[in-house]
Amino acid sequence: MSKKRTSLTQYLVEKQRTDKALPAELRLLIEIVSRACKTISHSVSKGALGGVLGSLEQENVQGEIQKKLDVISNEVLLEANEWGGHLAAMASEEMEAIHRIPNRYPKGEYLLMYDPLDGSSNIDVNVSIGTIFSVLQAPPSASGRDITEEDFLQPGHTQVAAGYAIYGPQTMLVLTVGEGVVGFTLDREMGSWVLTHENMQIPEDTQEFAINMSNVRHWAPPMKRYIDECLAGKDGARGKNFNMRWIASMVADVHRLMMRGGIFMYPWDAREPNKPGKLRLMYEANPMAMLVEQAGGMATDGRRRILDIEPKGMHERVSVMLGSKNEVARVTQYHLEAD
Ligand code: AHM
Ligand code: MG
Repeated sequence: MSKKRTSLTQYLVEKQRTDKALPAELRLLIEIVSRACKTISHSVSKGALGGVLGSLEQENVQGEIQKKLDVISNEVLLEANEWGGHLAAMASEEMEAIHRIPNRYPKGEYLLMYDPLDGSSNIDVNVSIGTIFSVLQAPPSASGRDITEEDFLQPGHTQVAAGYAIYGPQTMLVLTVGEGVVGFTLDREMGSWVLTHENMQIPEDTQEFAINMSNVRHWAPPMKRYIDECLAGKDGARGKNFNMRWIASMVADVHRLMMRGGIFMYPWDAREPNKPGKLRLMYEANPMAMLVEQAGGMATDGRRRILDIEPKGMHERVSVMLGSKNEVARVTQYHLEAD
């Protein structure tokens, strides 16, 4: 007897019928983003055979050399979402300015932000990468006029949906619409997203941390203190051994902790003292923080809840500590004590 399978469409339609009634436009938006992720997954999996590997001769707004797949993925998401009628504007890691929906298409009330292909350094070496996205509502004051960058600058707790697609041994879509976190696996033969992970939960405790240890000499004292204690193992202050993992794709490192717990950190470091961190608030930290909180975890910048940060710019950077609640609370406490 075959087991009943729930598709992404079914899951979303059922959410439309609940008390909180997921709006139809938001459902459409999520379906279009997830369809674009299927296209990106297809390009990623072709690798050298598709002629998509390697770099371009250009930099993005962050001064990073763009990979061919960064640009392809950005265009796939732009084109897929322009015509649907559910969006007012989009913004991306790969575009300096926001992208308003052109006048030839109907416009909707949502704002979409994304990192089209996160983990760029892993593209050419066949290691997991992903797409991260965040959805906001345009403020009521924007009705009847052109959307501006300021309309996007809302704290993360106003997100109405967030998710990521991971292009790994399996392609998965991990999603929240504000009522827990669910995971879908791409059935490549059928071309459909199948619900495989209901109600994803991050354990409160963990013995696994993820951080780029090569930067240890540049960290602030509270960060060093936390990691030194982890490294001291069961004979040290923590009384237990810790394992370390670092893939250098935020999507893959966060996915691991969504599956089995852990703490992920990309802290401030002294090489660029004026930058709060490396990762971007609007399309990396905020969506991941929403997913982590919805799965029972915690997400801070070392001091504040990430979702409460009032953004000042689309490409603003932030220090990030997220995952299993008790570890994130501890490293946050160390920062607050040092202030
Ligand atoms: P990207 O968006 O340009 O790919 O950069 C973000 C990535 C994250 O996915 C990852 O956590 C981090 O950069 C890795 O940085 P590092 O190479 O310093 O370890
Ligand atoms: Mg990124």
